[in-house]
Amino acid sequence: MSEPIKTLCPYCGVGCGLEVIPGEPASKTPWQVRGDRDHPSSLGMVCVKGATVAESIGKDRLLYPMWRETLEQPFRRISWDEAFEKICDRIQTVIQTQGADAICMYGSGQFVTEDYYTAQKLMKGCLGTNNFDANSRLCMSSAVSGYIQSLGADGPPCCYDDLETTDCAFIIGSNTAECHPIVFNRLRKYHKKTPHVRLIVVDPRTTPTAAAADLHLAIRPGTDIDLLNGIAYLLIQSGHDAPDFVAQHTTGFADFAAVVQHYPPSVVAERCGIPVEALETAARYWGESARVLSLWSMGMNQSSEGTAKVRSLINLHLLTGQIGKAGAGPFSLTGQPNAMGGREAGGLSHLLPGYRSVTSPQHRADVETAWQLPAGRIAPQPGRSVWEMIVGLENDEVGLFWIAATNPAVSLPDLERTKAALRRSPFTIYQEAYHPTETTEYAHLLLPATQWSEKSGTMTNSERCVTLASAFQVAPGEAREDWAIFAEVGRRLGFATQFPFQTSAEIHAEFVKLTRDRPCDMTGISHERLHTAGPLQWPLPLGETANRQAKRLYTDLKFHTPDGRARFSAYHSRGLAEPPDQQFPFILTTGRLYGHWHTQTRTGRTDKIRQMHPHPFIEIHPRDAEQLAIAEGDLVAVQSRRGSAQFPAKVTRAIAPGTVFVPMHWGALWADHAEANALTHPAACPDSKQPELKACSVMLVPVRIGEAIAFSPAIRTENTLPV
Ligand SMILES: Nc1nc2c(c(=O)[nH]1)N[C@H]1C(S)=C(S)[C@@H](COP(=O)(O)OP(=O)(O)OC[C@H]3O[C@@H](n4cnc5c(=O)[nH]c(N)nc54)[C@H](O)[C@@H]3O)O[C@H]1N2
Ligand SMILES: Nc1nc2c(c(=O)[nH]1)N[C@H]1C(S)=C(S)[C@@H](COP(=O)(O)OP(=O)(O)OC[C@H]3O[C@@H](n4cnc5c(=O)[nH]c(N)nc54)[C@H](O)[C@@H]3O)O[C@H]1N2
Ligand code: SF4
Ligand SMILES: [Mo]
Repeated sequence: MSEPIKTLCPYCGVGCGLEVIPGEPASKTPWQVRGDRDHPSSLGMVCVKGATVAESIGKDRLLYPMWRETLEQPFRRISWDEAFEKICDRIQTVIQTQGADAICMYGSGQFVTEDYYTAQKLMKGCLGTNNFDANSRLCMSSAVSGYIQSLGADGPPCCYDDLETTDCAFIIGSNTAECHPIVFNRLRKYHKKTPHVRLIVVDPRTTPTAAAADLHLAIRPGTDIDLLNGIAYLLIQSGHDAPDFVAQHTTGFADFAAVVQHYPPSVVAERCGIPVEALETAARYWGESARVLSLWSMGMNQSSEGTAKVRSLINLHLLTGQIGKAGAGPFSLTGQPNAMGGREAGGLSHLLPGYRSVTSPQHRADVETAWQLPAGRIAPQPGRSVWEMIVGLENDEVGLFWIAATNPAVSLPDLERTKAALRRSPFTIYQEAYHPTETTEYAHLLLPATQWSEKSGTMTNSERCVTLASAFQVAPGEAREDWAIFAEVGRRLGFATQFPFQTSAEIHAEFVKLTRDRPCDMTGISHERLHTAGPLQWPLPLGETANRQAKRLYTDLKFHTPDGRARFSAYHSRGLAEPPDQQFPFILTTGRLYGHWHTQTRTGRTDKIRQMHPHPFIEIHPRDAEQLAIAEGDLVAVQSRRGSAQFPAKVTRAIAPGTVFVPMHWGALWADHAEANALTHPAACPDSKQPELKACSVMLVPVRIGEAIAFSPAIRTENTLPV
């Protein structure tokens, strides 16, 4: 390796550029990474996850296809040929006996766009079922539905330069400092050196993000809509609204204004559990700032009213004309590295490639023509969301469940129910990079996948910037690219015309054609061009010169609705799906830590990160801890209506009284009985179908020594594969 290879960090949606360099002779890894100074999104910065990524990539890999008839049997190694035969036989049997809608695939925002696209073509096109969903359902789907309903199309309108041009950053339901660290670094540096810039953080916890704020609104979980409507009330009252913008570029203001009337400061402050003065200050900061940028993630999206929360936030931007200009706009921070690419390629059960919808006859026809499939092949109704797949398994309506690049035996809500459903599955394919994960236990067929560094493909970050991540290592064992696996299944089922691809560049070239004249037009982007020009932001139509100037959407104030106007919405809060009560008096909220990534398949195998976060814990306010006679470090049993778990107590004022927090990172392989999702419920937003992973009600019981189930911070990651 002479010249450093430019690539992209495979962790979060910030999408930092990395350079791969040969490792020090004495180091544990054959290669190392550093930040790419030329990358327009990250300007050379990386956080601990990106910096340590080399350490985990080669450990405990799934190397060969493995098969077992029943979940009780051990796996045995089989050839790829046998694996493909089993898959194709099963698909044909299920189609004949139960119909194509009994086939379900559950994918991931950690796919490259080319994986996503090939999976859509196989499932929605060739097989004729829309049952493709992704873990983005747990993550970004409320942002997608909120943007579509309010602005006419998905796609965050802002860019990272806005972090350094805004006068007021309004961060709501996002622990940006830990979860999007380089976005936060850019904002924080600018905030520090620019005295007039205001930083408001709305989060029930005093996170490191909140600790850096000028104003922290520690609202009760689930009261975001009350707060946002309360801010709107004050903006209108103080004349900080923008009537000309509202009149010329929006619809639905009257209904919104009628709802907002019911949110005077005293009512809102009481519901949210914050002082009236704090609410007034927030409205004043927003109203007095020339440019307001809001940033949000899971505290908004993971809610039974997620779409309504997102739309209520967008209302504030419409009310004040804070959109379509530098330093302003509603900016959803995407979680996974390629959740954005997934949306572009149609990677949820109601979407088709190019920001299209399965319910639109025109969109289906566009895609059927492009795919050379008969008219009417694509089903007109949305497929199952992932939770509907789980319910389908419970009702024996699913004959084949294909999971790829996600670990549902940790990350889905109501884990006991999820695991019982997975156990019922007659045929589960699990396509993974590592072995074992918690989901391995529920699989019949294991397919080894290449991962980042061994596969080439594109990913789009939160600011619509597309980066090519090229392979620079050989695949371990017999691992194959996800797209290559989907394409081979397609060919073997008789769709040779649809799957001629030999490289991911060919897939990309076909995919971008389907974005022509769509909001996410990227016909001007190709692997070739990314390779020579570096990362490119969409929209970038064919023929347009790529400049490195960041772009914003809606600068002409023409929205993607039929009348070109953005739409106000009018929502009252319905509150939490499961409010606390006498029996379960605490609200449990769940989330992330700086070092760990989700279910730890990589970060659990990284020494530095394991030392940083050695074991799970539960955050409890000192007042609650005292009442329950819980001291720092005591084991606490936590029970919800669905299950239980136990964690050592971390007594801290960072959490509000009545609320407790546990990280989501510890599945069954990494600790005993410390699964956040043993406690959560699947109640979801009716529009986005995104579950309320941020709140359920629980009770706490201190565990007396002797009764404790041994708490084991030790990890069990030996590779148990017979090779
Ligand atoms: N270190 C790290 N970074 C990551 C990830 C990771 O696993 N580890 N994962 C990536 C992914 S996929 C995602 S989706 C993002 C998630 O990024 P974030 O959304 O920032 O992370 P979370 O910790 O899930 O939740 C954010 C905050 O929501 C708050 N919250 C809970 N309930 C409410 C509420 O009702 N209202 C409001 N306003 N706030 C509430 C929580 O207290 C929490 O601090 O992070 C990405 N980046
Ligand atoms: N309680 C609670 N639960 C949550 C959340 C929460 O905040 N609270 N957040 C939710 C959110 S936002 C998310 S995004 C999910 C994340 O949940 P998961 O998707 O289950 O988490 P990961 O650990 O990222 O799983 C990704 C898997 O893909 C594998 N992998 C990586 N690269 C590749 C590849 O190229 N190909 C293949 N085939 N496999 C690959 C990894 O080894 C890993 O096992 O969790 C959700 N669940
Ligand atoms: S901020 Fe996100 S993309 Fe950047 S280095 Fe950290 S994990 Fe990777
Ligand atoms: Mo996510």
